[in-house]
Amino acid sequence: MIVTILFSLVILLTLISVGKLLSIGELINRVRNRESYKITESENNWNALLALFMLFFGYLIYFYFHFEYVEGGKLLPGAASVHGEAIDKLQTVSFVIISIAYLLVQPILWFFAFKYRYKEGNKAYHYAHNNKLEMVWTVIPAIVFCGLIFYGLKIWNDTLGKEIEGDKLTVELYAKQFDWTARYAGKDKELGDANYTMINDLNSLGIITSETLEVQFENINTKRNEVLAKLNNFPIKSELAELKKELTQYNHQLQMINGLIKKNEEAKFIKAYDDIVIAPGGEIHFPVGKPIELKMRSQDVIHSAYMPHFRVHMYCVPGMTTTFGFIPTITSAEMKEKLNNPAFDYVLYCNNICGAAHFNMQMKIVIETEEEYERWLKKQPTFADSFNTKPAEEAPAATDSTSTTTSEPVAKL
Ligand SMILES: [Cu+2]
Repeated sequence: MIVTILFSLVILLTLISVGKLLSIGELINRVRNRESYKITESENNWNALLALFMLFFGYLIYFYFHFEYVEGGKLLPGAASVHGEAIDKLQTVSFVIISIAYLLVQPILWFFAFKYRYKEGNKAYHYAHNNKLEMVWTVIPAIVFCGLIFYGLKIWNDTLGKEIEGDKLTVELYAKQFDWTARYAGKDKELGDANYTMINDLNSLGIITSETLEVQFENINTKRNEVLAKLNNFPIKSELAELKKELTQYNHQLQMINGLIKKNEEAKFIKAYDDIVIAPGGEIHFPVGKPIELKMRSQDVIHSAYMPHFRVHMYCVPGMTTTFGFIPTITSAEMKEKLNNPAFDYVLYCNNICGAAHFNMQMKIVIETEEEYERWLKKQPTFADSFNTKPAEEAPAATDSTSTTTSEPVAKL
């Protein structure tokens, strides 16, 4: 904040001093009895030469960036998805059209400014209007721009506007400060339902099943009872407001969980049992050539899922699910060979500054053949596997106390 104020102050003072210097120049001219607005021939010549320099300077910058970035491969890395290749083609077409326009117009602009500079005795030719010329320089750019816009819209719709149909792989990317969790839809090809009220240490995605409902109900109920006990024990005034707030929160959560329990009685939440959760620090595996449907959620702030090689970039917004579909075209092994870099890995990044450890919020992606993928998938435990073992080991008290209320066995896949 202070830096901003100081910076603004420096700019303001600089502007004032430039203004003062100009008025000093004016005063000197007045003392010397010279008309300040009169521009001398040498000043004109200098300006004309500077116009030529601008042409040279513009070309220099153009070719520098062209060779350094476009030819030098410092833009995005090579595309490894179907729509990524289409996006790159669109970018190349735009670059070529813009380059042609720039390289043609600049010499005319600056050379004319140089050639037709003011000279003593030269008289300007008054050329009022030419309909044909006006038409040409309005209609041609309009057609080119419309073409570019429609081409771009087509690519946009092909990339984001279509539902992925047929045999697809649905994977959830769950963002939180500062890591990613992935969840595969499993055999039923559908992700199980989830809700933020269900989040606890054992269930970081808030997945809903009969067991998680039971555990979370117990968790929240225990916490609520603790708060109630403190409230009944004559708390000091400063603590009272905080305790009351906590009680309201727990009541609200219990109400939501009760609603889910009712829903579960009508139709059991069974879609999550076969889901496969890849914890932070793990690897995401995708089979090459298969349509992937990503569903993105966030637990805390806005994050952004970014996979530069696949040209995938989508915000992860708390409270809603965003989607992005793509088809990977190059396996990790092929890319390593192509780049001649055995250490190469595809990576999922967060591309929205989301806090102190944002820079480190990433997850490795492996693209492999269908058979390799299936082999990997078989080794991953399902949500039912992991949840059934963990609560028994880590929180035996909670499960024991509630076992009487739910004697009915829960559906398992
Ligand atoms: Cu982030």
